[in-house]
Amino acid sequence: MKKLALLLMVFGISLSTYASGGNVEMEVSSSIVCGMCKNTIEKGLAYTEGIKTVRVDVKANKIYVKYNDSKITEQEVKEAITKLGYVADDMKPTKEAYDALHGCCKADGVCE
Ligand SMILES: [Cu+2]
Repeated sequence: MKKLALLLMVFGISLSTYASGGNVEMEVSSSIVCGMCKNTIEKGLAYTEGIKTVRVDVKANKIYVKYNDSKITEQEVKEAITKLGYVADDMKPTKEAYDALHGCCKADGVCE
């Protein structure tokens, strides 16, 4: 009987992990110039449905995103990044978003 309870418990835990799970981490190469870019990306993505955490590494030019793949796809995360004015791997930023960036945050510019 104890064994059965234990089995049910283990099964229950793995089920709940599965239900709430689907959390995946991805790494995106971007066009980050400075700390302001970091803020723009972190704040911009933080409120996107399905995105759990965002970490921007300015030096490495990378964005690390943890997301729930039952709510948002890798492609959609990248699109969200391009809509903020930044490169997401092989995807270019949308022109409107890029133009709206602070001058120093435009990838070819120099930022203080
Ligand atoms: Cu910047």
